[in-house]
Amino acid sequence: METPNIINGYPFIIYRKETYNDDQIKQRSADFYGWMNERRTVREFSDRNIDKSVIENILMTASTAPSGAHKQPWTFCVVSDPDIKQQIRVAAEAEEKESYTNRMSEEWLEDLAPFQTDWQKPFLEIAPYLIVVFRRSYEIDSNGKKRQNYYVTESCGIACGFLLTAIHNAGLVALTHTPSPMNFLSTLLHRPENEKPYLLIPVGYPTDTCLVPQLSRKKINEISNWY
Ligand code: IYR
Repeated sequence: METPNIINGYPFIIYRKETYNDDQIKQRSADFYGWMNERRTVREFSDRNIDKSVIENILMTASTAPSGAHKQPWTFCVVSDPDIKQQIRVAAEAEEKESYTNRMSEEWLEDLAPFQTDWQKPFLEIAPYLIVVFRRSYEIDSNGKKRQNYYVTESCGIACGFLLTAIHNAGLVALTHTPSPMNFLSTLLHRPENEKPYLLIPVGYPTDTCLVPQLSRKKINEISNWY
C-alpha cells in the first residue's frame, strides 16, 4: 500500500483516474447507455446454476457503492438452499396473495396489468440464487453501544443499482422483487434487530422462451430539465 498523506491525523491517498479524450468520452457514454438500455427485469428464470465466485464478484461490486460516512450499511444474504428458497416462496406468496386480493388499490392493479404479474412467485424456487438485501439502520460496536448509520435508504438504493448493473454485466438477469410486507425474511434468515429487509433479488439466466413486456423508456426531455 502506498504511503498516505496525513491530514489532521487522517490518511489520504492521491486519486489518479484514467481520463479519455472528448471523442472517447462521447463514444463510451453512448456505448454504455446503449448497453444498459438492453437490461430488462425478468420473471421467467431457468434453473441453470451460477458459480459462487460470480455472485461474490457481483456483491463486491455492489459494495463499492458510495454510502453515508462510508458505513456500507448493507448485508447481502445469498440463498441457494432449496429448502430455504421454498420457505421464502411460501411466505412471499402468502403476503402477495393477500396484497393482490385485498391490499392493492384498483389503480395499482390497473398499473400492473401490462406486466401480467400475480401472487404466484415460482421464480423464488427456480432461480439459482436469491440475493436478499438488508439495510442496516445502526451498528453495535465492540462495547455493545449503538452506532448510527446515515442515509441508509439512499446508500442501499445506490448499492442495489450497482448490483443490478453488475448482474447485467455478467450476462445474467434479475428481478427487483418487493414482496410486501417482507418481515418474514428477517425471521427465515435469522437476521439481527439492526437489519431490515430492503429488496429481494432473484438472479439467474432467463428461460429460452422468456417474455418481457414491450416497453419504451422516457425520452431525454421527459426526464430532465436543463438550466
Ligand atoms: N410486489 C408485487 C406487486 C408489484 C408491484 C409493483 I409497483 C411492481 O412493479 C411489480 C409487482 C409483486 O411482486 O407481484
